[in-house]
Amino acid sequence: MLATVREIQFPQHGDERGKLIALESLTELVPFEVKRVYYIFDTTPGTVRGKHAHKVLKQVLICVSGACTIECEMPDGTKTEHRLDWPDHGLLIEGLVWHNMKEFSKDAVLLVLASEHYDEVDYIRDYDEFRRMCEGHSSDV
Ligand code: T46
Repeated sequence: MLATVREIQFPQHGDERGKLIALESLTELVPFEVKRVYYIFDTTPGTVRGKHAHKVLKQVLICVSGACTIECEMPDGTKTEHRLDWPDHGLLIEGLVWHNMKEFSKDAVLLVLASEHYDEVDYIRDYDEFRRMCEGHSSDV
């Protein structure tokens, strides 16, 4: 499977009352069927979460309040950092991508749209195993 990390700018429906963003499954903005939504908030200062990759899961991450940084490592070893600090900005992660979430602001709420129900079997939590699985995979950053 191709590993992809892509920042996505969401179009805003704004008027004098404020702003609204609408996301739908199976579109350019969310290129999979959303089966699960979860969010991370009230994060302990200085904490780093994640430290894993997924075998099958596709996700779009959106910091709907505050800010946080997503650190990604692709199968070819390329590393990227993505600061999510506004609700109109998302990060698509699919395929074998080792990812960490860090530098959460106090008010950060990281919303995640996921393509599958929760399944611990889909997680690769051992970094050496991740590197072994990466052999033969390609990256698209
Ligand atoms: C990911 C990053 C971005 C559930 O019971 N259901 C769920 O849907 C999820 C996501 C988690 N959990 C339980 C499993 C653990 O006991 O919540 C606890 C914390 O999960 P975890 O340590 O995996 O959380 P993060 O922040 O390290 O990672 C999460 C997602 O798990 C992961 O898929 O890509 O956010």
